[in-house]
Amino acid sequence: MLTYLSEQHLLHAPTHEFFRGALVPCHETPSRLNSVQAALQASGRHRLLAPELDSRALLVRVHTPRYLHFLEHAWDEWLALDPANAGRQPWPSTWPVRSLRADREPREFSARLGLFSFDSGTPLSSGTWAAAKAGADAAFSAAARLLSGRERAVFSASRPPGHHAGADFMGGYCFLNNAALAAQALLDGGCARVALLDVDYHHGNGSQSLFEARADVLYVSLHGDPATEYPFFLGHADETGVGEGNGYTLNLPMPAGTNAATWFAALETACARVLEVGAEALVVSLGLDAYEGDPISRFGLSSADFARLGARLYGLGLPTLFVLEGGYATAQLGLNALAVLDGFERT
Ligand code: SP5
Ligand code: ZN
Repeated sequence: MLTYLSEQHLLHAPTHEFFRGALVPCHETPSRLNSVQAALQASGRHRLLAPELDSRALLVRVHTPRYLHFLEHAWDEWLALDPANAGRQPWPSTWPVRSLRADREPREFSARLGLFSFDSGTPLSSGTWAAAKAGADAAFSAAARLLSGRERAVFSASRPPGHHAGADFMGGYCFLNNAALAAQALLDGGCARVALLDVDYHHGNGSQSLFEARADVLYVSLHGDPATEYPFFLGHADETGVGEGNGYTLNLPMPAGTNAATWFAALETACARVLEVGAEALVVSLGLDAYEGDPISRFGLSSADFARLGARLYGLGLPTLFVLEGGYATAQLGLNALAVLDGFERT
């Protein structure tokens, strides 16, 4: 499968995240995508290309100008506060939750970091913007290839991931919503309706928030029940869309510990809805953290199940754009991604 992958991802390499009040090594590391790159190259079955398109004009179709401006200049502002910050990670400490104002942008850097975040689990590093922008370029390039009609499927293999990022917020290791950008590019390129199927263990709250009031993108997600699983504050079954988008959000939360049989039954419900709404293209938020060996997630999919997932998605008969999201069992990540692509292409 044609795969877009930019080496620029290496520039996003924060070292620590918070866990139970302590700093622990980041789960979302450069070695994740190195694992995917190595597995695809070793297979000899997949062609890796650097992104060839600039997503700049597409970014403002999904994200707000003030958020994009903040993200692009955040590291320089952090350094301007103190040159010693080069060796430190910035963290938000104040968030404009209920009753506080999000319309006024404070001048203070950490306050703006809070304004544009929903968690303290999304560390920035010097190359975050460059890496995130390259990931958006990969998603945009993949969408253009799919629109050309010569490929049945394309893979945008990037990090940092994207599905927790909304119009004006980062969170959950995500900064720019690559899958949403791809869906928007497919619409702009002539598709009347796109389905965004999110199989990451975590609910894609950013993607849902971007599309819940629209009928041109169906958002369907299989994920850990937000009552106990991150991101906790969105992803319940009673969220079915808003206004014109009523009926175009479908959440299929499942309890931690869910096995493959139950997960694939939910996948059938998701697939039926994708066909029912007449989607002309499919974007897959391909998180691989539903894997049984994932260190921060609790579903029971095996590597063979990922091949089954790929085969099932092939059966939908739609032009398909895979976008890498989460998955933290780094040593297995490449083989699990490869299993999805090979499952798709060998059926
Ligand atoms: C894209 C994606 O999969 N984002 C997931 C973000 C999850 N953030 C919360 C992580 C909590 C990690 N708990 C640390 C366990 C340390 N042993
Ligand atoms: Zn995830």
